[in-house]
Amino acid sequence: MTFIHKYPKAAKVAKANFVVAFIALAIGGFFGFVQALHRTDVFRGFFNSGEYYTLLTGHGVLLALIFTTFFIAGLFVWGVTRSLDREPENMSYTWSWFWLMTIGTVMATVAILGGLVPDSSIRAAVLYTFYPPLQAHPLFYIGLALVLVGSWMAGADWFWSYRKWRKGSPDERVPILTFMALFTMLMWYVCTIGLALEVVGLLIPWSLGWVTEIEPLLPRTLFWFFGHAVVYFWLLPAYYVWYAILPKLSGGRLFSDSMTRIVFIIFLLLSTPVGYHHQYADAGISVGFKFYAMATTMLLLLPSLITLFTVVASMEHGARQRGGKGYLKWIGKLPWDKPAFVGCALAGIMFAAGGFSGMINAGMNINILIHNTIWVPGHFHLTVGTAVALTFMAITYWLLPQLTGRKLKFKTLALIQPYAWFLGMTLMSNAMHRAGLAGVPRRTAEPQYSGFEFEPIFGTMAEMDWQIAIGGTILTISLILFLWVVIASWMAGQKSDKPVDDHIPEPLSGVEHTPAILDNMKLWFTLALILVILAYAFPLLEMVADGIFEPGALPRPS
Ligand code: HEM
Ligand SMILES: [Cu+2]
Repeated sequence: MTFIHKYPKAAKVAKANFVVAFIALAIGGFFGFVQALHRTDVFRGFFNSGEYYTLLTGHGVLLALIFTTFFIAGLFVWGVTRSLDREPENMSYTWSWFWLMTIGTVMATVAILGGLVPDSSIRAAVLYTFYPPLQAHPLFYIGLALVLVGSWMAGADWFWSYRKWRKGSPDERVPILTFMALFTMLMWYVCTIGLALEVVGLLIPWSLGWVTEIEPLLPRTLFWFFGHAVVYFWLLPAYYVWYAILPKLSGGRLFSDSMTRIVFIIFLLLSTPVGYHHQYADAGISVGFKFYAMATTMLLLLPSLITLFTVVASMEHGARQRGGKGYLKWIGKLPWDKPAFVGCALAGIMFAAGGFSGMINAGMNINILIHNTIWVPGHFHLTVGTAVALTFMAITYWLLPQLTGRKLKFKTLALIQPYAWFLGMTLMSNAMHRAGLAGVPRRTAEPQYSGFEFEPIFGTMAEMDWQIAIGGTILTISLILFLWVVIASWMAGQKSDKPVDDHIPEPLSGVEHTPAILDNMKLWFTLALILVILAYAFPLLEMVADGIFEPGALPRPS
């Protein structure tokens, strides 16, 4: 029996979430292709430069915010249902959060695409960071607010299942698949406080004209209160896959249950207080708080290094089970012919590279070198654009058969897909990093200033542009392969009672070695709130001391 036969209701919800996620991926990915060709001046026939911000907003919002959120919701529905062995408690409630998020998504997307209609008053060319002074139509902010409320309700749904389960199993440890989902959601609740305050308290009233002027620093700060933690909201579900499923796909077992829990706890504690590292260049926030953010950011390398160790150790165990030998020769024994494994493993390798460029971003002084250059998109296409997106695509090859009861079709295309993504991203991201070092700005259709020559340390601008364009094209082909395999398998895959081996073995060091305090959600949640208050209370109070809607009082460097 596979998931769909055991939990038909949950399977339906998970699939519905995946449908929205993949539509967003398709549209957003196409915009990425257009941008890559447009800003490198390779081909400009799709749109004109005036529409670039509309496209870029669509790309960022649909991929970074919508694709991720819906995929995560589907993944957690699968994981929580399966590990607690119960369908969602109340299907009307479950469907209501799904539809709320979907309606919100449609509203925001309509607002963005309105920008492509000549003379339309509905526009939202505000980028996926959407803070002032750029202003969107209210539809955009209200839509995003609905997505946010829906995501909170989704989290509450999983906590609800957990509480019911707890009543029946008072002495059992929280199953790891539920633990990781709930801790990710706890972090989401902490960090979205800032976003909710910004959108509901400032942006919606401002876009409706109820408030005419707004001091940008406050909404920016509230945005970045959320804006770093959101990257962990994307990343932790990828970790979810790497910890829970990748060891199995490698033929082995998770190395350590307690390490896994500790990593999720550290992310809950540290994800939000680091937000100022996106505001190193903002006047009005004192340098002490920026320094605090830098220190906590560097501390966050720790759980990622633990992840590297645990995940690689689990894979090595798997490879040795398959007869792997030697210090490194075992790597050859990993299943490099299985699409789900290959996608996750390549995503992990790219994430390591992203970690290195992330350290540069995080350094308060060295950040100035790359601030707002194309280096930054170079960095996060390795993290969210590959570590997260490629993991999600890859694990779809394993989840979809469980959710549909159908076998995967076109396995060769599915296998080419992650390799193609890896190749395309290596070209595009590497050239973006290098171009950024030469000073090429991000977020512009016209990166070339007239009368100014960028001076790369090595290579030429033309060669980098070509790498970005060719890399972007290979990525787009990879995306089409993915969508093709998914649609074909979903529609016409061969039906089977057990279309894929979905057994997940116990960890090598199991939950019996895990201290009970790690499962104490109240404790960790309270500590996380205290750390946030320490980081944010004082600067935010200072910002609102002269009245929330009073411009001119800030910035006030101290
Ligand atoms: C087909 C694959 C993709 C291509 C060709 C592509 C291309 C690009 C390019 C060229 C930019 C820089 C535009 C500029 O700063 O002027 C960009 C920005 C961005 N991309 Fe992608 N991308 C792809 C996939 C993804 C994925 C999978 C994600 C996330 C899940 C993503 C998230 C973003 C974000 C958040 C931005 C920044 C938008 C902004 O600055 O407001 N991209 N992309
Ligand atoms: Cu950050």
